[in-house]
Formats: sequence, structure tokens, C-alpha cells
Amino acid sequence: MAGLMTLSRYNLQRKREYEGATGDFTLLISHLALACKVVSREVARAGLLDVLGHTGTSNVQGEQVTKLDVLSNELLIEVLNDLPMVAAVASEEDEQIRLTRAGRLNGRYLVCFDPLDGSSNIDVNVTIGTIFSIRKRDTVGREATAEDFLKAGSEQIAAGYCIYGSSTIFVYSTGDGVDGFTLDPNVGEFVLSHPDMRIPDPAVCWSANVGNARNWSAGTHAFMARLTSGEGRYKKCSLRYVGTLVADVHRNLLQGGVFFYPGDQKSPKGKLRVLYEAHPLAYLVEQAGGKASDGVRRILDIVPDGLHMRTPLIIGSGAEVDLYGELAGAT
Ligand code: AHM
Ligand code: MG
Repeated sequence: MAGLMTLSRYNLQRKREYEGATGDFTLLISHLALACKVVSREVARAGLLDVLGHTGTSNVQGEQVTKLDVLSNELLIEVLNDLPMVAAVASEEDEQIRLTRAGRLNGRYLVCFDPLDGSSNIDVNVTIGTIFSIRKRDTVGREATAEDFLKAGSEQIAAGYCIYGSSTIFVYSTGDGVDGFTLDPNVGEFVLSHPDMRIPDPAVCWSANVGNARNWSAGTHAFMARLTSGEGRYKKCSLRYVGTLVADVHRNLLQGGVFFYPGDQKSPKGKLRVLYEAHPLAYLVEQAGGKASDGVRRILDIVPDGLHMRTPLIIGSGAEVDLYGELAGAT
């Protein structure tokens, strides 16, 4: 028991290392982890509680039946609402930012999240996750605005995700490497299970929705041809696509691999969103020794022009992200 490194203990140790740390950030991370534990519980019993699928109906107790992604959104917002250090949140589920109750004027932090990534997998019992990103703002003393969020990904001070799979794993970085914590459901604590995650080389898998290939550019086809050539680095490179970004990135982080969701003829800007999908995952993957680009630009250099801006995303093992740039970047 003495050696058990829980997320709270880990954060306390880290806090001691930073002179002048107020403990605000530690508290914020522990509240995000708490929200993820609750989402994990709801995901695990979703089938029982009938929260899958539709909104707008009532369950047997006469309570409103809420879709799991809406429920997760409200849970995260509720948990952050009373933290005085959080000024506002931006979520995939909400068109506009929401100011918090406690920190709207003097909170230093802004939090972006995708409360439940992998919408198409929610109702079919396949791995889903929560993604978050934290920034500091320089406008303390007044109410935060959407513009405060529209900053380059390199300005994030922390990012992470929680994945609800065969186990629940909370992965995060504060810019000093990436650590993963697995939820021990018996004690209700996240325990350090994946210290200092680094993307192994070479890539053993690639992930893309090949169903969209008819719309891809010649360059993207050339990239896929290289990955499936069976030559050199690609002697053993398998296709693995969950269709939940956070799950595909998690696997590629652990095993080495590249995920790509390019812009194509139908959707030139791609599908994935900058602020709460691409930025946080790019931050984590870079911290683990990988890369992330939109084919031309580093993801962390993108300054979004709106809360829900989309971007092509190529993310994972550095050599493959570079190769995509060479073969398809200009097309
Ligand atoms: P979501 O945030 O609504 O779940 O949409 C994003 C998801 C990603 O998790 C995943 O990588 C992608 O959409 C899958 O898209 P597709 O179904 O087109 O393959
Ligand atoms: Mg998503």
C-alpha cells in the first residue's frame, strides 16, 4: 500500500517540486479526474440505466433520460463550476463558452473538453473517452470571452484524456512527459500504471477511415500505399481503426502507429476539431516523442478562428507524420 502511487499522491509530490505553486492546478486536475470517474461509472452501467440513445424521454423513476454525451458534458461542467480558479469552459457539446459560477472574473484557467469522444461508438459498447485541455488566460479580472480560448496549441499548460475501455485510464501531461493512471474500481483511485509514456518505434499500425478513400487526394493514397507496402519499416504494419479518436491515439501511443483523418474532396477541412480534439492530443503525442500535423503545419501552431474549427489531423509516430507531409502535404 505504501508504494501505491495514486493520482492525488503523484500530484501532491509534483506540487512540492514547484516553488510558489498554490495548489490550484492540482485541485483542478483532481476535479477533472473525479468527473472522469463519474463518467466511467455512468458508461459502465449505461445499458442498465437506459441512458444510451435518445434524449427527451423519462425513465421508470420519472427522471429525464439523458444521452450519455449530454450527461457527461453536464457532469464536467458541474464539477468545474465551483472551482474559483476556472474562469470558463468550452465544450464540443456547446456552441458558446460557459462562464463558471465561481471563477468567471478571477479564475486563471480556461478548460476545453470533448466530454465523450467517439459518438458513433457510444450506443454499441465500444471504447469511448473524454479529452481535455487547459490554458491560462491573461485577462484575469474580467469575464472570459471566446477570444481568450482562440490561442495556439503551444499555449496549453496541460492536456489529457480518460479512456473508458477494458479498464479506465487517465493520461495527462503538464509539459514534462506523459503519465497514465489506471482506475482501480475497488478503491476508486487512479493508480500510476504507465509512467513516462513514449511512442515506440517503428509504427506497428495505422488508423484511418478507409471508407472515405474515394474522396482522398492522390497524396493520401500514396501514403496509404506506402503503409501497406510490406516494405522496410512497413513489413508488419496492421490497420487498426476504432473510430474513437482518443482510443486510436491511445493504442498508437502504447504500440507505435499513425492516425490520419485528412481533409478530402467532400470535407476539405477534415472532421476533427482543433480546440478539444487535435490540440490536446497533439500536446500529449509530442510530449511522448511523436508528432502531429495537418499535413503542412504543426497542429500546436494552429490558432483556431472559432471554438469549433475543424482540421485535418495526422498524428502519432514522428516518421509517419513526416512521411505524410512529404507525400501528401501539398495535395
Ligand atoms: P465525435 O467527437 O462526435 O465523437 O466525433 C469525432 C470522432 C472521433 O472520435 C473519430 O476519430 C472520428 O470521429 C471517427 O469518424 P468516422 O466515423 O468518420 O470514421
Ligand atoms: Mg470527439
